[in-house]
Amino acid sequence: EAVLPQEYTGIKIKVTEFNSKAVEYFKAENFDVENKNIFLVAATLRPETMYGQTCCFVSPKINYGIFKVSDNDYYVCTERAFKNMCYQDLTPVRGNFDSEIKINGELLVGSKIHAPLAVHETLRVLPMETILENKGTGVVTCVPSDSPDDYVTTRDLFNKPEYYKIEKDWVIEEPVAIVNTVKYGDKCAEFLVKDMKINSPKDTNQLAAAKELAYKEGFYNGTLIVGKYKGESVEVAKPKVKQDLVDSGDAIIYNE
Ligand code: A2H
Repeated sequence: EAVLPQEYTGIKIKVTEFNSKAVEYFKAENFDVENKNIFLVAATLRPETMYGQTCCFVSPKINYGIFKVSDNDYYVCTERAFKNMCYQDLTPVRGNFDSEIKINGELLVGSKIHAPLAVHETLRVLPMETILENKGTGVVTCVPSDSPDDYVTTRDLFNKPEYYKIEKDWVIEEPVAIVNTVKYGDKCAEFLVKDMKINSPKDTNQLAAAKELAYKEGFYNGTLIVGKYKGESVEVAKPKVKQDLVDSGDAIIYNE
């Protein structure tokens, strides 16, 4: 295992409308969400793919905190992540990681969000059971064109909405093509999942293999086909998109 820290880009995904369950919960707890900017902070290694976001995943098994970061801005993430952030000058008070309120991932599902750079204007929060509590922020933005995990999870949500207690029309089924790759075309996660006949989000070993192939091919042989850096290689465009997101206030750089 490497001892070097892992750097993530934390994408600030704004909640534009909480679902009714969350609203009731906030009311009962006297937490006023009016006039507050509340952001789900999703940890990603692929900032250049953010054009292709189709939803934001949270885990129904995780209790998240809502943490104040400035007069009007709040982050939703695991306490563990916010604790790390508070020692990286990403929060108002070093060493303070007290949340305003806790909220279970299940209560966030269905809320409407706005994700930076996303081609789709409005997305939904959806459940992902395979999110690990002890990695990143516990929030994962969904890019089904380039992430095999995201593709398989999206397909399962679309096929079994009752099982997941969601509305079918919350799911954007079709990936948005963002990166063209030489070997796997321009929706490389979809290609690999179908080619390797991966059936379930729980097919951990196969998904790990697909992830490795998609990541390598995307990084070394991928070209962006949308956005400001259209036509540039992923390797070249990735740090530029990341920096643009940080400069516009839409992302933070977070290490663990
Ligand atoms: B990546 P690593 Cl397009 N649990 O972002 C499970 N998965 C998590 C997570 C958690 N707590 N936190 C982050 N992740 C996901 C984009 C993406 C990602 C693409 C392609 C591949 C890819 C869109 N989702 O990751 O274990 C996040 O998904 C492939 C590895 O630290 C994050 O980047 O290497 C990645 O896993 C971090 O994984």
